Amino acid sequence: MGGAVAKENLPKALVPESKLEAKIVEAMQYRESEGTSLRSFNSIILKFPKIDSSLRKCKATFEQFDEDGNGVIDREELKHCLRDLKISFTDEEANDLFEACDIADDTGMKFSEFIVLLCLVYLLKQCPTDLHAKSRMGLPDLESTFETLVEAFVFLDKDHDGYVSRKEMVEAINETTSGGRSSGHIAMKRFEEMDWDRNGMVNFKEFLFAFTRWVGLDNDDEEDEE
Ligand SMILES: [Ca+2]
Ligand SMILES: [Ca+2]
Ligand SMILES: [Ca+2]
Repeated sequence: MGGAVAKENLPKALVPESKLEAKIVEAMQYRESEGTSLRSFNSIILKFPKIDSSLRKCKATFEQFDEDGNGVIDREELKHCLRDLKISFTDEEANDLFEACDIADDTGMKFSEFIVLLCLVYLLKQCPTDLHAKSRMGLPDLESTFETLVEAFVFLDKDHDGYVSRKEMVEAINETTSGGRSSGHIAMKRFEEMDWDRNGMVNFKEFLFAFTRWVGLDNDDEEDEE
């Protein structure tokens, strides 16, 4: 990651960049109003191996939707995928999702990006303002894993505004580790890794991308080129 130089320092943190992001924040805030059963940051860490293996099992699902087998899911394949999972998104919504998750800006989504996309879809489906709310995706294993990821975010976002701030991250870590200096330092490092656009706030999408990198989802069959 290269250190970008001239960055605007506008307080844009709470202004969602797109309609889709606004919806994700809204869905997260709704979900946060229900609370979380997680009690500590450590309990999140302890769940990592289980989440990791569950996501890896999803590789077969990815391959099933990668119809031409070129290793990425393109816009057409995504539409088929959403249709097969009975997720009734409009073409515009599907395209917004695709653009939000195809971060490498290639010809399609690789495995980790696809996982992020499915998890965002899962969250959006929880929101009662969504016309097709609470419909299931038909991927029970994955859905319980996504639920854990959502819960982890809810736990971190203490004031339930849909974003994890630097302060909330430090707070979450200090709660369980008696607040030594090194744990604070690790919290900050984790936060910097998550805050992709460096606006001082981590949204759910950034959180998910960071998570897939931590567990190394794409490392099995390709080298990370960064
Ligand atoms: Ca493909
Ligand atoms: Ca917050
Ligand atoms: Ca951010």
